[in-house]
Amino acid sequence: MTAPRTVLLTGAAGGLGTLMRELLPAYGWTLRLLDARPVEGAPEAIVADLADREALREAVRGVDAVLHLAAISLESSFERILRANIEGTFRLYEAVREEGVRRVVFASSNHAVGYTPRPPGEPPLAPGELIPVDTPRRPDTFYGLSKCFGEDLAQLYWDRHGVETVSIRIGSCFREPRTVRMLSVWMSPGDGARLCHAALTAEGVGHTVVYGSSANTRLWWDLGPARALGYEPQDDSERFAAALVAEQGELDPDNPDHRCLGGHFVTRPPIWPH
Ligand code: NAI
Ligand code: 15L
Repeated sequence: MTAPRTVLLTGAAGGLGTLMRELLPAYGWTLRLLDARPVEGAPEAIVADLADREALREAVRGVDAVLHLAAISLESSFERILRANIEGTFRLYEAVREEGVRRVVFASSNHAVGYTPRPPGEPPLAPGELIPVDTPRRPDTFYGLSKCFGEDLAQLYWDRHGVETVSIRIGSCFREPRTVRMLSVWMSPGDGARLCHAALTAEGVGHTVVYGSSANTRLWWDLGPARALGYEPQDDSERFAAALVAEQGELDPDNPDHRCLGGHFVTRPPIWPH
């Protein structure tokens, strides 16, 4: 990919979209914004639903790449997930194909593999103990299932149409980790921007799936495929560990919420608010 510079950011009004709006311009990216709701402080943003084919075609026209964050980002009814995450992602890829955009970065999620048991060893885990990116999919929700669909759709559009994608199975990207589980899966906003930039610019990715987190002492999964894109994480959640463990205790193997990568999504998934 040669010097791409304009990226369409879908889901620009959301939590991660807001962080990427702050951080990606420093990497030289010009952002075109899209969301179903207005983007605070950005009156130029395109307000459109992923169901709107014409708006999507216009939105992707002329961009070098798409960073696709727009989605229902928690569990919801199958019908709502179907419309926003499954049909919506399909519509986006159709627009990308029709307009000749070469690269998508897809916000997948750890919940595509959420039922995978968390590795049992004491941190830091040895490389052979980390969960590999080709571990069998085990979605923990309809939400996680929609991320599996997105990854497979990306593979199809690479194999059939030559659209490149990096699917990032994001752990938890917030300003700070909020739970002891997040000490293992947290991706700092700065590392999120580093990984998105690497995913937008690496050469010859075809369709590549990576995990997205910082270089956490308590890491559960293999960051090798992300590093192969040129990603060099700078952060480690361990500086938050003492306070979180004092408040919540260490993870308990007898607690069903603590057994799997997906945490409480496997037992009590948080529900999209409307
Ligand atoms: P969010 O819920 O804060 O933002 C999602 C945005 O997408 C919202 O602004 C919403 O209006 C927009 N959206 C939803 N349906 C839409 C539609 N049909 N058309 C247009 N826009 C629509 O979610 P967040 O945290 O910013 O996550 C962004 C992406 O990253 C999501 O795809 C999520 O599944 C994924 N992800 C996020 C993680 C995190 O830690 N923040 C972890 C794993 C994955
Ligand atoms: C996700 O996929 C969600 O979108 C996000 O809100 C977090 O809950 C995150 O996973 C997580 O696993 O912590």
